[in-house]
Amino acid sequence: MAINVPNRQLFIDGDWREPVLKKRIPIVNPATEEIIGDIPAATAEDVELAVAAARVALSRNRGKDWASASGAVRAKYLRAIAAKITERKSELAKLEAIDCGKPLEEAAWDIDDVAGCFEYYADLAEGLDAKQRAPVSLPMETFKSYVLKEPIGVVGLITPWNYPLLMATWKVAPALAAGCAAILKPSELSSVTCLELAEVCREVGLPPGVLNILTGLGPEAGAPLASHPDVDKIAFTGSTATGSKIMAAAAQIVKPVSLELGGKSPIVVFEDVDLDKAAEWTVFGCFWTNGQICSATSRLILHESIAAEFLDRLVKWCKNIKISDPLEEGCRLGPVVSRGQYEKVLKFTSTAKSEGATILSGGARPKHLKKGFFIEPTIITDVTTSMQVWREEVFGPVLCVKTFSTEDEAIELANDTHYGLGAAVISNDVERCDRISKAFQAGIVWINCSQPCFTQAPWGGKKRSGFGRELGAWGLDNYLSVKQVTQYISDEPW
Ligand code: TXE
Repeated sequence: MAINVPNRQLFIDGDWREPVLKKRIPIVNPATEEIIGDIPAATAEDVELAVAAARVALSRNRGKDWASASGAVRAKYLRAIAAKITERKSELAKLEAIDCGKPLEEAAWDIDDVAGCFEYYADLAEGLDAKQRAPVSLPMETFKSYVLKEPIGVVGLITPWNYPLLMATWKVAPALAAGCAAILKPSELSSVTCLELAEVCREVGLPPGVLNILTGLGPEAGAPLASHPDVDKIAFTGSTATGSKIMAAAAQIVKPVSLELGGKSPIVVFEDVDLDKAAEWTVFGCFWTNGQICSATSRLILHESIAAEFLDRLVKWCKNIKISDPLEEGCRLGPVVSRGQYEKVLKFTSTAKSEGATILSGGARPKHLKKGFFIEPTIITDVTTSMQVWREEVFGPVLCVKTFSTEDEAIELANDTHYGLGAAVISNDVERCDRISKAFQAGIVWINCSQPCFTQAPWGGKKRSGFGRELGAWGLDNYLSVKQVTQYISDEPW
């Protein structure tokens, strides 16, 4: 299944531009370790050009002002982007698979979600027109007040490699719907489909400067974007360490940020469950996309009375799963994204072992694969709460397990983390699920499932998993500022 990676440049002011310093970064297929192309590497010089183009897109001089166009006009472009993406679904899914190692079938779901997300925010852009001038009720009749929702301005969007085009879309679609002009900086590890989004925008005639796409390294392209005085907001998804740097840079000029950061999400499984169904959600919750999901439920908190039988099921699943090149028919687990990530994940498992944990399954490269950044799904038991593998985000196919005997103990273990993104509970006791969903310190709670994600529902975390919510109406609000307009309406002098 041969597929060529298109050779692209930076996307600035509606057209392709060679990076000022002419640097490029090789693209490595994580399944074969082969170099399959390269992407342009932007630096501060290119950030300047992109920010200037975005500013012009928002200024009235050009006569094509994106911010004051009606939501209905913006919606037309978003729908056109969605249609083109759907048209190119099969090619985009293959590019995603060879760029980040995601099984082809999963990559195709992601592309559907991308198109769905653009459609969804097209609807919300239209809805915004009707919501303008919402009255505010005041205690005095001599005044009337209303609210205008205005685009924040030029926004910087910095995204990770695990869902390359989808994570970009979660930011680009609402930002454009709100009337912002954007500069997207995808991860240097998987930028291919984001550059294809640029081509889609060119083809649908998105006005120049409304969306600029700068590929490149974090410190060289992301950092100058985060600290740029003419960028009005930064929306970031990635590691907590980088999120903290971005927040510090933004603080220098009091720039708002929204941060979707790391996680170490728990899944609590009670003794009253259907073991097969619960095991299915547990493996899906931790191993889907190879555990490279910010909300992966990577800490299994398991009732002691079912531990042996339940773990037996999980191990069987791990042994039978098809691990292969993502383009191969029936592949369920591909490689992790890069050599760096591969080494990082294996270091976690070897450290866990040296700290006294038991590797119940996995912990190594599958024997039948000689090349590529493949790691067997790994289950670790005999874990203590002070171990690194319990406390830190692995971002790989690693599940660590602890058992509990009482509900209070389960809640304490679940909340024993600096993170607070997702949390899942599996039990047939409805009242217990309700109690636990309130007790979880997390932005997203799943009951009798793990990881389902809907464009309509808010997504984001607490604690060191960040703040701000993406998706749904909350996602649009991320890119809007609220202006109060109050008018004196009495004939009497004040
Ligand atoms: O993340 P970074 P990396 C976690 C995961 C992973 C680790 C490192 O544990 O192993 O982070 O991955 C850009 N200023 N997550 O290095 O650095 C970078 O170019 C501005 C969890 O890929 O957070 C990329 O576009 N930008 C996570 C984006 O930030 C900078 C998803 C994310 O990269 C920058 C990804 C800087 N100084 C990794 N440095 C999740 N929870 O979703 C880097 N970047």
